[in-house]
Amino acid sequence: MKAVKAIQQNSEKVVLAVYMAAIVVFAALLTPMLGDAWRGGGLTRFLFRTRLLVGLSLDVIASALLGLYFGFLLLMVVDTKKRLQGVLLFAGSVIALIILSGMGLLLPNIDSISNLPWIAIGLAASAFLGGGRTLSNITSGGVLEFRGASKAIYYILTAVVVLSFVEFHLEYQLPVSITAGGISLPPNFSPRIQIIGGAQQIIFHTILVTGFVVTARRFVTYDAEQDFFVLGPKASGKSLLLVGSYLEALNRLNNKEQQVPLDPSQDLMNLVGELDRQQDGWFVDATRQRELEDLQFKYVHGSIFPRNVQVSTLDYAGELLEQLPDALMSAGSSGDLPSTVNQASRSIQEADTLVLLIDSNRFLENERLDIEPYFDILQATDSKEVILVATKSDIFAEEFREEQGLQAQQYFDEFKQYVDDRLSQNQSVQALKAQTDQPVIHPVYYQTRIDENGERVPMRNSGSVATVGFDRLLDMLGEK
Ligand SMILES: Nc1nc2c(ncn2[C@@H]2O[C@H](COP(=O)(O)OP(=O)(O)OP(=O)(O)O)[C@@H](O)[C@H]2O)c(=O)[nH]1
Ligand SMILES: [Mg+2]
Repeated sequence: MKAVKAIQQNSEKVVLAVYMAAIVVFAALLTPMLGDAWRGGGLTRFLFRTRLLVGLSLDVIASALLGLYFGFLLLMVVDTKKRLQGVLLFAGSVIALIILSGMGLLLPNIDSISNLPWIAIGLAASAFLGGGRTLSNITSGGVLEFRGASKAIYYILTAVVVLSFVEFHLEYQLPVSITAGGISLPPNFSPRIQIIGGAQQIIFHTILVTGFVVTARRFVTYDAEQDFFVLGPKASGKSLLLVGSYLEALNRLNNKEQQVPLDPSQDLMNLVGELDRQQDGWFVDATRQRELEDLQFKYVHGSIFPRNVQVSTLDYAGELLEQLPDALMSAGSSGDLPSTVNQASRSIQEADTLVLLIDSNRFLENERLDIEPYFDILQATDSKEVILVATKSDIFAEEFREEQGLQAQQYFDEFKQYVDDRLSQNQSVQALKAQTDQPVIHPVYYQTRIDENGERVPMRNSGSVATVGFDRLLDMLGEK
């Protein structure tokens, strides 16, 4: 027990030690594969050989690429949040370079003096591509952040390692070849593909490659700032979804599962404050049409590789939803639309993840779901993560208990599937699911009871409300 406690107290240091060891192991074991892959490479070498057509030598390209790569790493080191990861990757890269040199690859073939200009070009390109541009417009309170550089490093490393894996284990001939003389077709081409290496080696390499890619990913997303945007029609439960998520994070803080303060924004505190003031009923009023609430808080996701996730989103009146597609299509501010709509539309553009709400209550009451604007919004914004959430699922939970005799809370996965099956009966929901790659809609709800007036109100336990599904929602948000 003592040992466990010691590890817990020093978890950051332990994680760091594990990371360091992992980097050394990956560099030592993957680099030889990389070197061999390059020697026997087919398609990759072919692509590099296109340089012959414009008369560039290999060391020029290698110098520029090295410049680019180390430039990105340098930006990571400058970035306060990624500094440690940048240093570790730097160390790993140096180990890899040494091993490659031992194999007679890369550095030994580069005359560093004559290629200095090319290295400089690579460095300059990395500064430009990696967001070094932002250096010039840092405001006083701004922090140095080079998300682009970390991302680039991740993509480069993943591409190199996965390609090497493929090249290492496959032997094939290409139907074309390139020499300084131009492109030619080899006369004795045979379209045969052969797998190289035994099952054991392939499995070993697969584990290594997967482990490396996962680690690299953790490295570049150690600290996450997530801009969400919750979309939902009027009274679909947007405001209460955000309050519920915050309460869940608060819960984690109280249970000592996290130490980082939540730093909620004032608008969020105003909403949550109502919870204490009104001891009955729904404590949140319909969001006013002329207002936008800036809701933010932080929470920690993950325990072994904790990341600070900053959740931020705008809360708006559901009436605006129908106008959002127009605002998004008209790019920039459109004079005809209220400023709240334009601002919300900008916020959607900036968001990483869109959370689309489906009102379970409307579904059960056979009312229109009013989710049609989602389709246009998805079309007007590309490459955003999407999370589908079914709000107010407490009535489903009651049905689920009656039909299957199970508590939704305890059998959450089964319940989730149940809600998904039910909602998928709706054509629009089905179409929406087809547009996103989330297999099952995520249900959330406040536990409710029927009060004396026959109204459904949240259950209170010494003042506080009980929610279901929000813990998993926070995890989903953190994993995006
Ligand atoms: N049964 C049940 N009702 C809920 C739940 N969440 C929200 N509601 C109901 O939905 C109403 C609207 O919730 P809000 O969070 O204000 O919805 P909104 O999307 O922010 O609404 P606007 O700001 O008007 O667009 C609440 O007043 C409740 O009556 C839930 O989990 N269960
Ligand atoms: Mg609201």
